[in-house]
Amino acid sequence: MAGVQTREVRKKVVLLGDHAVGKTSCIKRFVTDTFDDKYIATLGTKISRKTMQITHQASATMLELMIWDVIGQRDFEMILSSAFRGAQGALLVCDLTRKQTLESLREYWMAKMYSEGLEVPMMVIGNKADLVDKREYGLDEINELALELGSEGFLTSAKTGENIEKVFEMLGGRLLGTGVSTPARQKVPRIAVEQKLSSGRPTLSKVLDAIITDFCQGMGRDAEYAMAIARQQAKAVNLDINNPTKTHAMALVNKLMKVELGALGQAEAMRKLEKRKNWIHQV
Ligand code: G3D
Ligand code: MG
Repeated sequence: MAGVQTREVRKKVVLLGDHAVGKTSCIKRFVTDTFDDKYIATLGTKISRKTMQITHQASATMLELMIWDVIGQRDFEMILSSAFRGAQGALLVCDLTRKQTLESLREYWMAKMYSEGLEVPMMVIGNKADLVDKREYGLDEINELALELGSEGFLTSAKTGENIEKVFEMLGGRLLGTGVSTPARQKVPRIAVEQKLSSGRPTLSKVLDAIITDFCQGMGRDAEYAMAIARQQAKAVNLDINNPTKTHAMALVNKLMKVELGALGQAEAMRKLEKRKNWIHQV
């Protein structure tokens, strides 16, 4: 179209909510228009991208959403904190078949967002709308929470695709009204891993959170790259993030050490290995 100016904007969006509410499925539906009937636990964070065109009067915007899928387990606090940094929009996801997941948005995820200083446009979605017979609540309850956040609520289904595109588009539209775009690659934020770990009793999940965060920071590249390597190594040793064992954790730290040998040199890699083994022994 003659005279139409196109600008390009990139925004970071995070999906939050309890384990198994359907975060990964919603992203998959939106980005690739597919649905898998199986649960694939997300290790750490995973970034998907999708560009959409938003046209308003004489100007068109190509909006690239960088969509961060974040692990839903609360013990992984450091990974969560780093995923929140620099987010410009959020989707709070709950599962219509489990009322507890809505309560948990209010009691845990909202509080977590505010404590991380995240005050951005957001939407609340009640997912699994296709499971009509199993619903424990509906749009009214979701809107009640959405209202507290100054936002809107929707019922979605990653399975049928109901409202998925609409929700991302509406969030996208609201993001365009705010701030500047994020840089293409996000640096891994600095977190005082040891200090965090020593505050409170270490569980194996907390230790894994520390190990993965420590690894990502040490790699000194962007967050996405480091996390992808961590994910690969965890897969190679069959670590189940929902049900980790010390043996799997030990296998992971050995794998990570091998990566670090090349990246950081022998002395540093061994130092990190010993440190992480100690963390595991303390559980
Ligand atoms: P998470 O990323 O929030 O942890 P997932 O959740 O996207 O991995 O989804 C958890 C489970 O719920 C998966 O099934 C997935 O197929 C299912 N699911 C996700 N969204 C919907 C939906 O809209 N409708 C229905 N019916 N199921 C959905 P399993 O069987 O592995 O638990
Ligand atoms: Mg997931």
